[in-house]
Amino acid sequence: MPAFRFADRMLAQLDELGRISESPDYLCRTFLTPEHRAAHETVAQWMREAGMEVEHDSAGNLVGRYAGATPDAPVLMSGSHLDTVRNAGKYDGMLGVIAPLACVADLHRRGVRLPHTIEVVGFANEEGTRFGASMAGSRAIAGTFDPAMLETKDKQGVSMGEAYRAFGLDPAQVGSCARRPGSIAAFMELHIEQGPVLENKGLALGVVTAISGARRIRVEITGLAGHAGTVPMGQRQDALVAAAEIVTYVETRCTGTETLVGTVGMMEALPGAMNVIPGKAVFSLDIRAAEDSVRDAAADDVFAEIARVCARRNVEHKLTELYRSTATPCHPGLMDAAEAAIKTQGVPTMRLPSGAGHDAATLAPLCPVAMIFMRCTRGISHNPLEAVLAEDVELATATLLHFIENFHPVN
Ligand code: HGY
Ligand code: MN
Ligand code: MN
Repeated sequence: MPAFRFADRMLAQLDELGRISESPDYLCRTFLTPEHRAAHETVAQWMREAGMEVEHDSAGNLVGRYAGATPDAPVLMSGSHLDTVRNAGKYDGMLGVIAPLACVADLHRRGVRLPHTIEVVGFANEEGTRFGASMAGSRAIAGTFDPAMLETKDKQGVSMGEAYRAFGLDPAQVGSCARRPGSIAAFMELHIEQGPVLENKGLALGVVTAISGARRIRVEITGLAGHAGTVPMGQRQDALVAAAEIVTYVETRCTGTETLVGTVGMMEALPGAMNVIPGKAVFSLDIRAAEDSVRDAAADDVFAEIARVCARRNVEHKLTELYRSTATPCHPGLMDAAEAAIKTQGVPTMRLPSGAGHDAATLAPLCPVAMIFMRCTRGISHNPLEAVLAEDVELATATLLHFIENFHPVN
């Protein structure tokens, strides 16, 4: 006899998805790869078993549809992403697809049709791991897909457009899955918090108030490669040392201001030989805040510092903005409904902002959005140590089912 109504099967499904990876050593499932297809096919089968019609859309998203009681029923969409970062945990994104799927399976088992249609979406490329540019799938559904993204390239020099073609999709048609404004009544995303707040407060679930806006920039510093043994220290144009000065400035500038954070997650020194002074350094900048003005002021200061360091070190720099999202408030009416759903489970809750970006923010131009956060162990995420409690998964799914069954469109 399973211990839980939902969590046993959900955790087994999450384990199964966690094994679909580009590497046998860690979880990494990126956009438009065989693993993307395998994961979507696996979830598509679970959707069919739950009585859903399944579609793989023009952008590479997976869409499951559980029709409402009437043909003109409004659509409540729920979901999250099925792609991962490199060396990922197995709950970031996936939980937000498996949970609404479990809710629909329960409705299907009981033969229940609601006054609204439910769509469960497994979004593609929320993380942007392969091409740097992220949110391609949810942008396409929201009608904000930027074809310039098709020019971004992966480490092998393959463009997103070429990857779409190799995947069997027409890059010129990516945006054709855009939904008409008004066609989706609301979007609800369940997601692990990916931070320590809920756990520190002893809470299993929280209601998200707003989702931080992020800017992602690729920085290229070009100096002069040289012999490590012969070029005197005062005559070098060392691209990596310039980059190192900038990295520590990012930390200094982004420390001490409430929700402002700055991260350099990727760094490459070229040509990458022990006895060669790096002629080139390429690194990523990720700057976020709950207010766009705070984020943009920090970004401007970092760009100014990059120019100063490069001038002093006689090296060149090139900045390429890969992604920008705006800080997104969640819908007050949906927040209240989410809070009411949590309280029906007899547990306390709180409201909190999201420092992480989510598909929900991308969908905000299309429809009212809301998120429920679920506690994760020590707040760890983007790390194989990501972990959840089965009791919390059960509670979160029962809450989501209550939200879904009692959903009313909001203005
Ligand atoms: O980067 C983020 O905030 C999210 O994990 N894509
Ligand atoms: Mn993530
Ligand atoms: Mn995520």
